[in-house]
Amino acid sequence: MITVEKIVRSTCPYCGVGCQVDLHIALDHIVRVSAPANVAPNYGRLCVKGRFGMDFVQHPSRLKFPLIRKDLGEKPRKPAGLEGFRQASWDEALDLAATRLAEINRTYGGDAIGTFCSAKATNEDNYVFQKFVRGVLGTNNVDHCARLCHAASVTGLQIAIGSSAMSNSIAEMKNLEVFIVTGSNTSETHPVISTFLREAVVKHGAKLIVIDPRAIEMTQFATLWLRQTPGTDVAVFQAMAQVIVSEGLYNREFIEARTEGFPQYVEEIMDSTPEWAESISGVPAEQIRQAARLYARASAAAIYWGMGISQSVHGTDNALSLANLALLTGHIGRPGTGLNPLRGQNNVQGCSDSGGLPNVFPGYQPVDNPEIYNKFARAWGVELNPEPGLTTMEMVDAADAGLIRAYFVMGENPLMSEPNLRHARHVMENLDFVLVQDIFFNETAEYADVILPATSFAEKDGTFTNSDRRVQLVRPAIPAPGEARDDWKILCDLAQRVEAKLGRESSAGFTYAHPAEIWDEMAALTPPFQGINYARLEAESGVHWPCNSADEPGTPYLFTDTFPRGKGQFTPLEYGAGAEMPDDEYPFILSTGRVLYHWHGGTLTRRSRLNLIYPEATVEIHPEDAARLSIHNGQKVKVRSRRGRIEVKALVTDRSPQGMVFIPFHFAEAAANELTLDVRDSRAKIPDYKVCAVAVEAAV
Ligand SMILES: Nc1nc2c(c(=O)[nH]1)N[C@H]1C(S)=C(S)[C@@H](COP(=O)(O)OP(=O)(O)OC[C@H]3O[C@@H](n4cnc5c(=O)[nH]c(N)nc54)[C@H](O)[C@@H]3O)O[C@H]1N2
Ligand SMILES: Nc1nc2c(c(=O)[nH]1)N[C@H]1C(S)=C(S)[C@@H](COP(=O)(O)OP(=O)(O)OC[C@H]3O[C@@H](n4cnc5c(=O)[nH]c(N)nc54)[C@H](O)[C@@H]3O)O[C@H]1N2
Ligand code: SF4
Ligand SMILES: [Mo]
Repeated sequence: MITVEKIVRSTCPYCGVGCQVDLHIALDHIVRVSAPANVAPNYGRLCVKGRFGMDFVQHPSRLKFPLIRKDLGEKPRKPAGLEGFRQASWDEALDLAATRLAEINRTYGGDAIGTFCSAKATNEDNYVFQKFVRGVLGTNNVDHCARLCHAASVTGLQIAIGSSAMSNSIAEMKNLEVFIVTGSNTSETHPVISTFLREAVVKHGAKLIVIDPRAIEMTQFATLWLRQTPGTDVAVFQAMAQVIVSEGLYNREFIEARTEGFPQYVEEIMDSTPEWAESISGVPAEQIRQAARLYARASAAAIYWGMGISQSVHGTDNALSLANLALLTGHIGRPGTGLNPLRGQNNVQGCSDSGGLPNVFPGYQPVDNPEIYNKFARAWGVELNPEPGLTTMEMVDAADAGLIRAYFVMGENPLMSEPNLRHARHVMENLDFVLVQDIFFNETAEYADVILPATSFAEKDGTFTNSDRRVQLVRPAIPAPGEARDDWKILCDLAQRVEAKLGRESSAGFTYAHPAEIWDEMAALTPPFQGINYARLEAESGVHWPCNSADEPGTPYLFTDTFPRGKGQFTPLEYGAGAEMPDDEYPFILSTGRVLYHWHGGTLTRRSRLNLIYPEATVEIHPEDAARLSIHNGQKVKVRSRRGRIEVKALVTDRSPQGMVFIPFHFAEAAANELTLDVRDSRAKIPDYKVCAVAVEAAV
């Protein structure tokens, strides 16, 4: 019998639901995970990853010491396994990193450095990261996986209403009346949220409309399932809007009081009939009418969406087409309504909030606004760069063109998560310096010069902000492995060393004793966080921002009276086809995404017992397509695109429609991103991970 020595309350490190967990600790190990019954947002519920997937933190392959590449300086750099690195002291590794970053900064300027912060790390880690990048390296080239994720939702929502966060809270979900789930495989990717959504249907009679090409589990709870051809969302949502307008189902009062651009929008939308949309999307016109009526006639209706909407060359238009529907019907600003992009990573909301983006300081304050610039320059006691920096994919382009010479990657794995990996690797090969800070030796670390070992969520203090803007604590539960250090501490040390190498006086801005001090500094500069501090987070177990003062409760739903941009903006849209459509040579549409048991590049879950449940890569293929190609369930198949090829096991199932195959991107030995396309949405710069053309054949 193991005796549990202590139970530590923390926040799940996987997805944006932000479940509260109790870590049961014995002999410095997490031996069991449970959930407190009466605490938001999960009220005792956890999914399989929260309950059984935390074992990665004690995996023997955790990074324990700083590492330095043995063939330092050789170009083009080659990928190296662990044997290509030697153990180093913190002093040597940090000194080398600081020397190289300072040299590159002096020779080419700060903008020659590209940096990636982490939606897995805490708000405090990311605040210090961007402060170091902007204040010491002198560049705004800082971005993170949000760019590959909800970038298009953010861009669309900024245009339509001026804010991009989820507008309503998780707590409202179980009382929904009508709701749309589109491009979100909720039960596998936000499992605990999906239990509340299903409860709304099963216990309270809510009506669910699923709009998704795949037969995901949520379709089993749906009143209506619209199964569109991938990439045709704008047509479907435009036609829903057309029905709402032509049948007079729109909310006149709301439109008059709270929106602009309606007359022009109406003029342009009238040709987008359900029959037109059917010819493009394959969704029967009658189903589009039914969905429009159900959504518009409800007294409250909400929209939830995920990557099927955002990760598209038309991602911004997709998000705008959803915003148009909410503005038409006034289904926003009240309980049970709203525009709700479900945030993916545990702290992707927080990483963006904390300034991990190239154009804004913490709290979305523009770097090129003189007043804001002065506020931060004064507070940090440094000169800043007033030019917005580059986004993730623009940094790849700049590195390809030789304009970016160094990468600093903290807690991301671009060599699994970026599209068109062959190209992404090629870009890495030619950099002058690569610094990686992670908890594991991942695929990106193979290209590093210096690797710094960080502590995981279970070994440090800090905060994560979940999908409904709830700031919650993580707490140290077990000791750090080896010499691993907290991200923010590593960053403070590195920042001071780079300042010294650049011959600057220390700005004294990197001397925090505890993450609570970092939070307080950020909150003082960021009005919507000003009412939040660690004592309150302890006492209230999480607070929703915006929360402008200590006596405010926090805001569970937004936009009651007004939108951040003033009035909501209608946007007329045009349907456009995918960037690479199937042809004779590459006859299938490839869609990529997730399965319940794995996480992104697999760095965490493949080191967990979850890997025993789902140990290898699969390709979902429709039974008729499989029969035509003489492929049987479980057989190895080759999947090829114009970018690369992989071998995976066939999963013959009608979950994916005919003509489409689905591959999860979790498996390094069969990485889906060898196949994907790096063409992007022109405004949001997000790549299309949901539509490219591939060929499939049985492997011999
Ligand atoms: N188990 C697990 N959970 C996760 C993650 C993980 O890696 N593993 N990652 C987290 C992260 S960062 C994120 S961003 C979220 C993502 O969460 P989701 O967005 O739910 O994840 P995806 O698997 O990308 O699924 C997208 C959905 O879009 C559908 N789809 C495909 N093409 C189209 C289309 O053209 N239009 C529409 N409307 N739908 C389409 C797919 O069938 C699928 O149901 O998950 C988070 N949760
Ligand atoms: N084909 C395809 N590609 C996709 C997508 C898709 O749907 N299809 N989805 C995209 C989306 S939505 C996303 S969000 C991205 C995700 O892309 P990434 O963010 O690159 O993926 P992760 O695997 O989550 O990488 C997280 C890294 O952080 C490390 N880590 C964990 N905790 C800590 C910590 O506390 N500190 C530090 N320093 N490191 C830590 C992990 O070990 C891991 O190496 O992938 C994108 N790529
Ligand atoms: S739903 Fe998300 S936050 Fe909750 S236990 Fe599962 S992975 Fe963790
Ligand atoms: Mo994501």
